Amino acid sequence: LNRFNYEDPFLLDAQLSEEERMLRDAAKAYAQDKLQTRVIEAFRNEMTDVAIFREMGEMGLLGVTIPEDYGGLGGSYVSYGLVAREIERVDSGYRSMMSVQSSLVMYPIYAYGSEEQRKKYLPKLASGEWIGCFGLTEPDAGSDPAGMKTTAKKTAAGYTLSGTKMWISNSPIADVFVVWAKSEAHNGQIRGFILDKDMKGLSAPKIDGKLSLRASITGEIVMDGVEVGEDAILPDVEGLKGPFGCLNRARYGISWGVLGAAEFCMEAARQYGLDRKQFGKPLAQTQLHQFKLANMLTEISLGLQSSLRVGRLMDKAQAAPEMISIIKRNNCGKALDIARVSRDMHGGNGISEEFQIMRHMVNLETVNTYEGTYDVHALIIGRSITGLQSFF
Ligand code: TGC
Ligand code: FAD
Repeated sequence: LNRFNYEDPFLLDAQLSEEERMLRDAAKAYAQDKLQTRVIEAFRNEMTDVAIFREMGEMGLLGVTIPEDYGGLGGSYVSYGLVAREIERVDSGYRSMMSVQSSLVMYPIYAYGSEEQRKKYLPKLASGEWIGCFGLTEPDAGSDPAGMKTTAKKTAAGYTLSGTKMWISNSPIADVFVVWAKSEAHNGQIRGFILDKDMKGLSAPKIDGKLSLRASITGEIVMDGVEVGEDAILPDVEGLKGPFGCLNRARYGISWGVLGAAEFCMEAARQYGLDRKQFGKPLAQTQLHQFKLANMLTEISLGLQSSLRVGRLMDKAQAAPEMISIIKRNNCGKALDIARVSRDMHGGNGISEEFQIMRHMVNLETVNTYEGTYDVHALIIGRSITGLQSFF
């Protein structure tokens, strides 16, 4: 009889290459040694330690899929997913910092940028010397980014950008801003621009009072007539497929990341149930406790296999956006459920920062919302099932 190991239910480890396993183990060691030790205080005090970018850069965790020529690791999408899982096992905010830098800032510069832009920005973003942010969402355009109001007006020397971006991860500490605007010179089409933090008219105030993702700083991007040269526009993409191309990658990474958070919550519930006795026996010996753990393990196992499958397809450039919507949506929703159930299984201790479940739970509320809400991904999937557009 083959033995079952609940820590690797479908033998995921055996489906990875040696390189993928090594990177995962290095990311895990870093996350446990360097991130786990600071997260409780960082979340409590709403503190984002910029040194984390440098540390991740040194470990090769920024731009895993970007070629080595530009400072990346030249790794697979599966490797990127494994890194996201290990970092989010500690905190979704830390994974957010990593995935914005990798998928939403380095990727568009690599995929849509000129050779000069790649050379100027990618090595410093890969090392973590520079921090990047990605501005798509606006106060009046969230799920519907086509409704953005930010404009780029043509000038003799380049463009003038005006508008406000909202809910932007990393923006208050960013050196490099990838922002999306409607360009009058391109028939109002959406174009990407790279801005540098010292530009006149550019500011990035912090958004205070978040009860979720408190270890990852979030802000606005205010562009009050920011003048940029012709060299600031991303030359090789036009339209919403520009930002969506980046989102495909970030959403895919999130599908792995949230399962790391879910695994933490499940393991904590398992251990708590073994340690805690009520009615003269461990909670883990009750049928309800085991039923809940069985549900958690089932969803985590299925989720990991689906992310692995989509990752392998991404590595062969065969993944469709709807596949990514399925895994982003389902894994986020399931991870959030698992965190809520684990919180309950911890009783009163479940609300304490020391047990860390409630932090994961409130973080996952954001992850279920950003990069396309749970319901918006249902509409993307529903559109491909029916052939009918239901957004508007
Ligand atoms: P639609 O008509 O569907 O498409 C417009 C154009 O875009 C193309 N396209 C895609 N291309 C590549 N990948 C995809 N996934 C694509 N989806 C669409 C499409 O082919 C078309 O191209 P073309 O050449 O024909 O013009 O656009 P729509 O306006 O109807 O879109 C509706 C909807 C709901 C699908 C879309 O707007 C959507 O996904 N909304 C969610 C918004 C969102 O995800 N925002 C994320 C902001 S960034 C963020 O949250 C970062 S948090 C990161 C962190 O901290 O970790
Ligand atoms: P809305 O679009 O107003 O949605 C509100 C509700 O209405 C949701 O439940 C939604 O599902 C529902 N809804 C919307 N449209 C429909 C419809 N047609 N049918 C049925 N229901 C619908 N954005 C960036 O650009 N860059 C970032 O770095 C970034 N980081 C973020 C970090 C944090 C902490 C947070 C909270 C958000 C971040 N975002 C970022 C923004 C994020 O992507 C948006 O919040 C998200 O896309 C949802 O947009 P919204 O908040 O405007 O909600």
